[in-house]
Amino acid sequence: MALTGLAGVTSCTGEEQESAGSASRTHASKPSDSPDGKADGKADHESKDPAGHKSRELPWNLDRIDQSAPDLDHRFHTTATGEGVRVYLLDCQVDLDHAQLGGRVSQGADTVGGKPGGCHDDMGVSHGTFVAGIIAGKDTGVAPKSRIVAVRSMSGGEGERPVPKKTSEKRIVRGMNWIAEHARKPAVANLSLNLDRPSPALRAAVKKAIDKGVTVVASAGNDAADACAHPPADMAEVITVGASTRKDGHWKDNEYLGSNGGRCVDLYAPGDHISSLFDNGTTTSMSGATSWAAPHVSGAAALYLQTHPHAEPADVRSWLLRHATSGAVRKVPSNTTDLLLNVHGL
Ligand SMILES: [Ca+2]
Repeated sequence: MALTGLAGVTSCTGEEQESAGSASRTHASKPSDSPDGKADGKADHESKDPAGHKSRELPWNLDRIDQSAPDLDHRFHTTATGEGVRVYLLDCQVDLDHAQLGGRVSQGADTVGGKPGGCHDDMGVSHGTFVAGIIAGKDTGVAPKSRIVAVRSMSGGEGERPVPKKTSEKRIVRGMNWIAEHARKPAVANLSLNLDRPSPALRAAVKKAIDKGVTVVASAGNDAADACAHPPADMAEVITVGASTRKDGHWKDNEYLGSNGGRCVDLYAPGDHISSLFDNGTTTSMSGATSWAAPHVSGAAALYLQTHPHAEPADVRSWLLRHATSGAVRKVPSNTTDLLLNVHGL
């Protein structure tokens, strides 16, 4: 088992407040790229453009996915926000109290048990919280009003004992089965994880969730190899996501570390130098990972499902692939798509 960024997840359903209607939003940023995110010395990173919209430093990874042109326009415009849509994270522990998640995250199943925590890398980035932020963070998320249901099915990471592969697989399968049985639609499941061998049990659990109407998105894997060898990326019904770079290249660090490719990859999304949630603030992960790419697509699926709440997983998949930007990703491996995620006015 490999976490396709760092490590693992959790979830349950709490009380919810859902307001009717949706507001158009445009995140805009100044063209500056100050490393600390400050503009003009202001600590709040915000100003107003002539139209009165709030402006803030915008992560490149959001800026890129609302446009087909490669030159960033310092805007991330969507009308939908993901409100009313639940995204189930089969992952590590998620910070349920993070201010950027604004009480929109709840704990579902925990198939790991024991002490809380786990899945931090050597920089202290928590895999589950970082993935959650890409989907639903107020300033960092594709769908900032979606709800996260954390299904904790992985642990491990820096300084922790490795979990035996069979144990890891069992925990993930139990988590996926919980999602299949408990998901409230409209729903997306994000799996920023990959196994290194076939798993009939995981395949059956994922199939069950999709048959019940849950859109399932998975990372392609970080082996610089064939995604088809790393379930659940191999499943035709799953939306499998490769990682692209800031320059629209296929992310690859070396011979052994890079986005998986091949015919099982459905589309790319940003996966390198990604900004998301860290402890009580935000940070930029310097590490490339398909774990960071998949949640961009899960967020986009949440935007679509807000406005098409009865859409089936095949409809969501079809829309995303039809509206992705073709020819966008360079230097892809042989037999691999060059499609890049585009929310295309959702
Ligand atoms: Ca843009």
